[in-house]
Amino acid sequence: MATVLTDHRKEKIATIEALDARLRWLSSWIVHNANHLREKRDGLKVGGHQASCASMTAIMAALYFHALRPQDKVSVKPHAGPVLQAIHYLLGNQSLQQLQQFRALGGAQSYPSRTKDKIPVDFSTGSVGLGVAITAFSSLVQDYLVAHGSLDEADAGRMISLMGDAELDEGNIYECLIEAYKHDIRNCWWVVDYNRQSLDSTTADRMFRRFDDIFETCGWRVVTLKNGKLQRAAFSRPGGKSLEDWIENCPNADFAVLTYKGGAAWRERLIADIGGKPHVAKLLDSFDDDGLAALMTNLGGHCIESLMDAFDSADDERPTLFIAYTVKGYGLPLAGHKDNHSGMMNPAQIEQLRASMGVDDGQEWEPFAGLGGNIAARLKDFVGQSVLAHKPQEPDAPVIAVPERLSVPSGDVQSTQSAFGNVLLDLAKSSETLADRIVTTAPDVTQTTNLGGFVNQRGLFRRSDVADIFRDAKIPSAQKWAAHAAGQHIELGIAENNFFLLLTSLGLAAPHFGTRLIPVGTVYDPFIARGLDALNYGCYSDARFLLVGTPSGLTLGPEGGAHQSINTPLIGMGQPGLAYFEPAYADEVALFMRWAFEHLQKPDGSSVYLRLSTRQVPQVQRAGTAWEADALKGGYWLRQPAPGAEAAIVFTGAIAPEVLAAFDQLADDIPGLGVLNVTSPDVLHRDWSASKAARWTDKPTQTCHAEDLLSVLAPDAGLVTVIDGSPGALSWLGGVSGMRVSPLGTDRFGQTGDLIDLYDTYRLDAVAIIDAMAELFLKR
Ligand SMILES: Cc1ncc(C[n+]2csc(CCOP(=O)(O)OP(=O)(O)O)c2C)c(N)n1
Ligand SMILES: [Mg+2]
Repeated sequence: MATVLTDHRKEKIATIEALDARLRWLSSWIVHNANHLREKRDGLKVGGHQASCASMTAIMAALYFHALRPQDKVSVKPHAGPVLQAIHYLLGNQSLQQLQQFRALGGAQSYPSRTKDKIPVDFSTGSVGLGVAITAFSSLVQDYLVAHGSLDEADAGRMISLMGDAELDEGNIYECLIEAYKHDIRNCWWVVDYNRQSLDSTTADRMFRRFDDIFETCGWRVVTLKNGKLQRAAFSRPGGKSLEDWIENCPNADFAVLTYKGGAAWRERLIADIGGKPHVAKLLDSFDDDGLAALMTNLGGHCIESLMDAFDSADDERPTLFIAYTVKGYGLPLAGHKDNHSGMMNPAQIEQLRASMGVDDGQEWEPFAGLGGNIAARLKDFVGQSVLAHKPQEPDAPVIAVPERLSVPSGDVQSTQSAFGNVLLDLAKSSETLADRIVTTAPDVTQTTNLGGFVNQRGLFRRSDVADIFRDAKIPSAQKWAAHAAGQHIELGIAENNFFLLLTSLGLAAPHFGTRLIPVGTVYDPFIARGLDALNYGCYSDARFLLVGTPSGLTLGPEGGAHQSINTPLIGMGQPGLAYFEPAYADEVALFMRWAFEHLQKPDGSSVYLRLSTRQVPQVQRAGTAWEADALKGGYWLRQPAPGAEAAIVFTGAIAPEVLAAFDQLADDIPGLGVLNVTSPDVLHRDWSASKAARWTDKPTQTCHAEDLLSVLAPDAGLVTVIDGSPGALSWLGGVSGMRVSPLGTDRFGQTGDLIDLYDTYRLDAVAIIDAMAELFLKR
């Protein structure tokens, strides 16, 4: 549907075309400078993607300078990062120095980063596919906030992804499409830079029309921008239909080869294929070689007018996929070459491009170079009036008050998982603001991870009411599954990628929408690995959420090896932006949850991961609350060792009863034996390495908590460490003060069995702890 071209629109098109050219030049030059001009000290290739940028400059120019509304948020495909940098440079939001430091320490980042870049970045990108799907989940979060009265419907924006076509190969895209359909998402645009090239090669022709089908099936409108206005004009001339059919049927690889070879090659091939058809020869003759090359590559994704029309045509809230046909490396000598993904123009080629774009020597960084004074001034003025130029900074969402203490679930014998559910249930029944801001979610494991109590109280979230049919039919069930706009649990299908992306979107509600949410997500601990990249993505984006991995470890018993998580403690320790705790007792659960609710709201905080268990464990009697401060620092003495004690048992989590049983048996033989409960191998280890590093920085030096704890023991004491997970999570403690360690834990796959058999087989029982202790003493 073409809009009637008023003079004003024509002028706008011409202006945005000029901006497209500026972006193509600047993004090329940013990469060129980093690779060919900046001093190199390490012999490493700096890299950057000139062809991927050129493929998308028109799409980005039309979006940012025409279609974007102030409330919209955009996720930019990773390798078009320099185009986004260039846009902000034109706006005056980005410094020359930052561009010159592209991919250098502290400079503009290789791929858009919310936390590292100096320009505003709505969504980080890098791992392809995730930066696309996140926009669908953010539109769901936006709907949640509208439904809960935290955001005006009128302020709802579009969540837009500018994506590469190879991203369509990522499975997480389709997982997301299904979930998005279930939740009836809206206000979401995905614009595919459909250059039919990935990193390695051109993409399969067989996919033609398949994406339309898939997306339409999932309720999306699909707008295809195949041809630009030059092509459409040519198609309407005599012989044009034959040309159109030829382009329509041209295999991707052939199109890319001819694009790379240029006008003469196009002519030769077209004459060979369709030259005999009526009027075609004359049509082709009316273009010189350059003109013919320009015509053949005048695809929809490079035609500002077509892009503006397409964006204007989708002016409702229906999710929309734009398939914008493009040429990778458009307008560059790299265009169409199959190796152009990481390919780079050499100095001679960039020199040629500079000259052809009218940029004077020495004027390469000039934002509006090569345009002549009047046009440059007009362009600058136009850019200054654009939506992006006036976009407010991300809001500072007020902090949600957290109660002084969360009450500890009662019961002499409890599991950490049930304690977690009960703490949440208590909150759900309370009138705390915190409770109103909690949003829970789980990938089809709501009931089995003890979220059910909270959900029964607070309801499932749906934009429109969904009745609880089982309840209406009076079939008894512990779960109340009615859904409504005020519900606070977002039920997800089983795909863990979606789970982590939703947590990420919920965890960005504060900076994105100005309302802080407290996302709490539960997942079976071993299946964290299924969504690990999305978890990493969320942490990299500095999204804030509470992740609960439960149940965990061999302690699952009869569920067997496929469900018994082993290496998640190491994930918890190794993942930046995620503080990992593994409580043993219910009061620890309440303590860490309270801490988490505060920590994930702090500017220098992070997300939090609790590794929990379904094992019912006898609770301990506490003499006061003195243990809490140490527990929050990563560990406390559950049995205080005598000064100068020769040994200690160090443990984490659900094997506490075995540890205490071993303690009882050893205490007589080892005077002053201690039991150290490491509540967070992660926090303890970070603190240790930070304290070592602090000595060499300007940070204040202090001893670390692990050192403080162990200092009470004899310098040559022995430690038996034990965790239901990778033993490496605790064995490092020997290095803190040079103590000998005998590490227990699991480093093989588990299997079915009861706990007695499993703990015996995998050496996690009291006997194994005693043997390990003996081994330490025998060694001396
Ligand atoms: C998950 C993941 N796998 C691999 C890569 C490496 N990689 C970066 S870009 C790319 C191909 C991108 O092709 P496409 O999305 O079509 O982008 P364009 O053609 O526009 O460059 C690959 C494989 C990555 N960034 N993320
Ligand atoms: Mg591509």
